Amino acid sequence: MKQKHSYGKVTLLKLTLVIFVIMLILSFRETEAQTTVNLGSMKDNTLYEDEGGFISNGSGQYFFAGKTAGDMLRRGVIAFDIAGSIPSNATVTSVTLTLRMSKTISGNKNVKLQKILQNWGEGTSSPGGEEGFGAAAEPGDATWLHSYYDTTAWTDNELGGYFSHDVSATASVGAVGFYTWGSTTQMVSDVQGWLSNPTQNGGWILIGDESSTASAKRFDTKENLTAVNRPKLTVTYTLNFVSLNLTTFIEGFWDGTSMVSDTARVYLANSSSPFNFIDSSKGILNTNGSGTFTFANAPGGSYFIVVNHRNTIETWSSSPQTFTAGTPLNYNFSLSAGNAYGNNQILKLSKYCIYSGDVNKDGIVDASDISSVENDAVNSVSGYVQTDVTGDDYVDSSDISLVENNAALAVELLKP
Ligand SMILES: [Ca+2]
Ligand SMILES: [Ca+2]
Ligand SMILES: [Ca+2]
Repeated sequence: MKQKHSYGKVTLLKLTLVIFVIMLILSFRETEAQTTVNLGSMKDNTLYEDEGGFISNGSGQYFFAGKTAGDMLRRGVIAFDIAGSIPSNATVTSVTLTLRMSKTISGNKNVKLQKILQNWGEGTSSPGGEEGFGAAAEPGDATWLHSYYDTTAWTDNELGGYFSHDVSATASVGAVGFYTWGSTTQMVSDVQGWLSNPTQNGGWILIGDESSTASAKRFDTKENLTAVNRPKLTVTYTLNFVSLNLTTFIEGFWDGTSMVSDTARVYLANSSSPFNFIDSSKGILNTNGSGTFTFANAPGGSYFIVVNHRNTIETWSSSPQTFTAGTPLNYNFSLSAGNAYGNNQILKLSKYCIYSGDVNKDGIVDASDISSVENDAVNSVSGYVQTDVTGDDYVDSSDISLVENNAALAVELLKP
C-alpha cells in the first residue's frame, strides 16, 4: 500500500511539471505574438525546353530543374497561397521552402529559387511514369513558351519563364531526400510582397545547374501520392496591430483625485462619410483614466476614435487620427474640451470629462434616463448597474442629480 501511494505522488509531481512546462511555452508564445504556418503548394508545374511550347506537367507527381542527359533544360515553377493563409497585417520574419528530391543521376548541384514576375497556370496535363519528358500541354498549363497554354505567352515573349534575375535562395541538392531553401532576406521580401499584392504572386522558378549535362533533379509536387513528400512553405510572421493608449475621464466616476476604473469599448470609425465603424476593442480605463485598446482587424490608417462606456454619452475624437500598425497611438481627451468632436466634454475638477448620464445608451441624456435612475434609486438597487452613474455601486440621489443636470444641459451625442 505504502509503495503504491508514493508512486502516485511521483506521477502527480510529473504531471504537474508537464502542465507547468506547457503553460510556460504557451505564455511565451503569447508574449512573442509570433506565428508559424506550413503551407502546401497552390500550384506547381514544369517548363520543359520545347520551342513549340507543347509540353507541360500540371498534374503529375513530379517537377524538374536542371539539364537532362539529352541536354534539354527543365525549370520547375511553384507558388503558394500567401494572402489566403496569412493575415494582411502580418510582418513576415522567416520563410523556408522544403522540397523532396526523389530522382537524379547527378551529385550535388545548386538549385536556385528566383521570383516569377507574372502569374501562370497549372492544367490537367499528367505524363505518368517517371514524367521526365512531360505530356501534351492542356489548356491553362505553363510551358516553355506560355504562362497559360495556349493563349498567353510569357511577358516579352521570354522563353523558359519571366522571372527576376535576383536569386532568392540556393540549395545544394545531392541524393534523394528533403532539401530546404532559406530563410533568406530575399525570400522574406518575396513573400511579404505577395501578401501585399496577391495578384503579383507568381511564386518561384527552380533553376538547376543549366551548364552541365544530366544535372537534372526531380522533386515531388502537391499531386504526389505520398502527402509528407509534397512541397512545404514554412512562414513565420508577427502581427502588427493598430493600438491606442487612451486617456479619457468619465464625469461621474472622477472625484478630482481618482477615477473609478471601468470597462470601456472603443470603436475606430472611418474618416469619411458615413463614418462606419471599422473595428472595436474592449479595455479597462484605470484610476488615471488611461487604458490600452488593441484592434485586431483594422489596418493602419486614419480613424475617428469613438469612446463608449456603460452610461456616458458616446464621444468622438475631434478629428480622425492617423494610426500606424505596430506603433501605439496616444490620445488624451481630457486635455481640452476640443479634443472631443463638437467640444462635447465637461470640465470637472481640472479634467475635461466625457458626459455621464446616457443610461439607456440612445445618444441623449433626457427624461427616460432620469426615470430609470429614479426607479432604481427608489428600489435601492446596488452593484454594477447601468443606472449607477457615479460608480459607487449604489443608485441614489447623487445619481439622479447628475443625470438631471446633464438632461438640463441637453447633452447628446455629437459626431461628424
Ligand atoms: Ca502540379
Ligand atoms: Ca439616453
Ligand atoms: Ca451611484
